[in-house]
Amino acid sequence: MSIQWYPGHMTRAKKKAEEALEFNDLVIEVLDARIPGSSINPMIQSLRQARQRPHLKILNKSDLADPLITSQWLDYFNEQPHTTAISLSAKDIREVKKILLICKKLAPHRGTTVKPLRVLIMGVPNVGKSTIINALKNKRIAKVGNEPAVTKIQQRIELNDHIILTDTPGMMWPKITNELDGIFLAASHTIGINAYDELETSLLLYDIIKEIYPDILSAHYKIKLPFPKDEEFLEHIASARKFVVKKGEWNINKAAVTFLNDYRQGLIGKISLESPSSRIAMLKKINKEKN
Ligand SMILES: Nc1nc2c(ncn2[C@@H]2O[C@H](COP(=O)(O)OP(=O)(O)OP(=O)(O)O)[C@@H](O)[C@H]2O)c(=O)[nH]1
Ligand SMILES: [Mg+2]
Repeated sequence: MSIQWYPGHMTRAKKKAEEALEFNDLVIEVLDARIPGSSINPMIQSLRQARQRPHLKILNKSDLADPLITSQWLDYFNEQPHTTAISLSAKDIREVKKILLICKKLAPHRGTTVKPLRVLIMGVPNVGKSTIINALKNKRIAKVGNEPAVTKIQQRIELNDHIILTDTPGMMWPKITNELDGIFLAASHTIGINAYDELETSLLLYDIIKEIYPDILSAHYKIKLPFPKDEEFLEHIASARKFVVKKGEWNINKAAVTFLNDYRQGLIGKISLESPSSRIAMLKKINKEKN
């Protein structure tokens, strides 16, 4: 599956982020807890490293991810040098508040009225950056939406007289080289629908979930094993929900979108598409194929 996703506003967003890094003390990199490896934007990572800013990784949407896998990711990230990682659900205001204490620890030289702590919030689209800001501020100050690229320009928000947050538009990088990353990002709604095929993505997602969470998948869709083949699975959803194009013809496209939405909303269950070990194995395989 090929994904080309780099609209013009992202080139501007990158330039603006580069500038903003100069005037911020700390970077919060928001990741999707269901895909913490593939939602790392390598471009953000190199911008941050070039400026040598301390950073906090937040694995957001933890309410949708497999808790066991999330804790493996936290161990994995926290073992890496200069890395602090936490997981949370931005829907839980109490959980979000723990961010502030960690930020203060990561940049102890800032955080006074004279020298306020300036935090830049970055990440791929639709991971919940603006939702986190609203939860910190206890107010709907940043625009939030259930689709990628809702935030279009940087927004500076004074949390109080010693912390300033900057919300940024979600950023992607020009070319996703690992095919699996593209599938994970599209399935998890990080990429706008014009850049991928929903039917193809839904079938690829079905293959992945069937492999790693067969029990919750079969339970949710009341499937008697063995699992049906790809299109038959979508026919199963279409027939269960009475999605008909005309008599005798199931609406497969509607079933595909329904399946994607069920995963995105966590209706199937708590699902993590990758673990640290599955990611390491995937990268090893790719490197072997290259050589
Ligand atoms: N279940 C769940 N949904 C979340 C969470 N955080 C955010 N969302 C939802 O994810 C969607 C995207 O949230 P935003 O805050 O707009 O994401 P963003 O990263 O600012 O997106 P862009 O501005 O487009 O880059 C919204 O529908 C939120 O309600 C979370 O922790 N759990
Ligand atoms: Mg936003």
